[in-house]
Amino acid sequence: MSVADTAEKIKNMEIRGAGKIARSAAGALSDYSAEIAAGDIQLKDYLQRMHDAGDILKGTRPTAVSLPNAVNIVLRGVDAEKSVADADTLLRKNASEFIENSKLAIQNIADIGARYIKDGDTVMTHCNSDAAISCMLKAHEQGKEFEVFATEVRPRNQGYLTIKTLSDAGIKTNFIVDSAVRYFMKKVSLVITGCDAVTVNGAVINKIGTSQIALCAQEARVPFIVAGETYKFAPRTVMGGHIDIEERDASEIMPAEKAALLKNVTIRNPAFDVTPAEYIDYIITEKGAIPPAMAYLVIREYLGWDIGEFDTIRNRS
Ligand code: RUB
Repeated sequence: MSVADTAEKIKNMEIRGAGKIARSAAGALSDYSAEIAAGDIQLKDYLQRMHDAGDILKGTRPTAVSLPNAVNIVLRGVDAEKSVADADTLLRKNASEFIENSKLAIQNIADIGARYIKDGDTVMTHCNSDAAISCMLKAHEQGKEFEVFATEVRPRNQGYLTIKTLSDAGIKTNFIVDSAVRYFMKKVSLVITGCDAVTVNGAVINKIGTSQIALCAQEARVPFIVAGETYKFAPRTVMGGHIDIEERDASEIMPAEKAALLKNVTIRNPAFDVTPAEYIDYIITEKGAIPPAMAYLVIREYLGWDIGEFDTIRNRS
């Protein structure tokens, strides 16, 4: 798919979820590289166009760190190549490895996460996370008997995608409105969500409402675990950088004509929120389950300092 089409689909959420966003950006960069490298282009122009394409993709949605991490991983080392052909080969290798590894990561997370689900459990989840759902699907495949409470996820109703997947797999699922979380928490034995970003202090950024669920889980002494690939950890937060919380259009909450009748009302639509580390028992990564306090080590060991999030100044004279 072209970079422009991919960027548009990420923006309008036809492509959504931190993992899918990252894989589609990697795929779009790979296709674009193949296309422009096949033409008559100088290395300097090739690099400029690839970095510009990366910037377009990074600018589509601000919160999921998987997106800049994926773009930076795909572009890693490309500036040092001496010809367009070599740069294109490296870029496409980076992209296919990233896509392959990110799929393998979900399988590993599923294997580890499934161990937290026992016969007789009631698992609550929020939004629609491939990583979180993979843990439930794996536990079900292993023959464990449990049921799920899944939230609706206003305003974009990602919960429907979750209940469809779980129900198709044969998992008994309860569908609840977001505001019913505390009411049902006493029946829940485990909460599993995905994540869009993990900061160096172990805070997790995920779909709006996640932090309320974590608070309810803590009040009810219910373990709260997060499933997230290591490429969702945010190196920039080591250097004092922040994760921007995306605020989407008010029309997702109320049609513009109806909102126009309300003279003194501002409709706010943040898409994500921050759950502090103290509400999180474990983050399940493909490398193992870690306490959130270990986020720094994940950033250092698995993303490396060369990922490019530290230094956005590009030196391509
Ligand atoms: C999706 C969301 C998901 C994470 C993780 O938000 O919050 O929980 O992205 O998903 P949106 P995954 O629908 O606004 O993109 O585990 O699939 O990467």
